[in-house]
Amino acid sequence: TTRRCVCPGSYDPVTNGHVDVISRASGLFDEVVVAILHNPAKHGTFGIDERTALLEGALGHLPNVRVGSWADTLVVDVCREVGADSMVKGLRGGTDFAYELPMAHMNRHLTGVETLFLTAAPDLQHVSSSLIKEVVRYGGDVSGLVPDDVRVALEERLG
Ligand code: COD
Repeated sequence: TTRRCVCPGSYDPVTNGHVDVISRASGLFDEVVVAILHNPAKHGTFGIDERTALLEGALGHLPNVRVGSWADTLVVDVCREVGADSMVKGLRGGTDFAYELPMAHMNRHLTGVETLFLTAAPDLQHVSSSLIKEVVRYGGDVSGLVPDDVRVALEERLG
């Protein structure tokens, strides 16, 4: 049987931290579904089509990874729809853990889906979509922290 996982997130926009976690997940599973979902706590900078295109550009070298988006859908229902019994997320530190732990428990309560955590690469622990946007907005250089076409899109949108 095909072992499949979901990598859920806002991806607004994708960073090298996301790419690292997704590519490591792609080595552990037969198929990875990257799911762009709505985080009710976040206001979007890029539209869903732009986030999809930037993710597809960043992940094109990984043949067992595909990208999809779901509006007004629980991540557990995405897992059920695509046939994944686990999701993979990244942990940068204690703040991520405190945020992720109740979601992992809630998601397992809802359908039994498991959440697996990969530790962030040490050199990408400081990378988040929101900090990247703040740095670009005030003229800082984010080279090496996001794929190059993401940097260009950010500079056009916010720079
Ligand atoms: N290194 C490693 N991992 C990283 C890095 C980095 N530098 N940056 C981000 N990550 C990880 C994050 O920890 C996360 O696991 C993933 O990458 C995605 O990050 P974001 O910031 O793009 O996504 P979030 O945290 O906004 O995603 C939240 C969800 C959209 C997954 C959540 O809100 C959700 O599940 N929404 C759907 C509705 C639902 O089911 N809600 C109930 C949940 S119990």
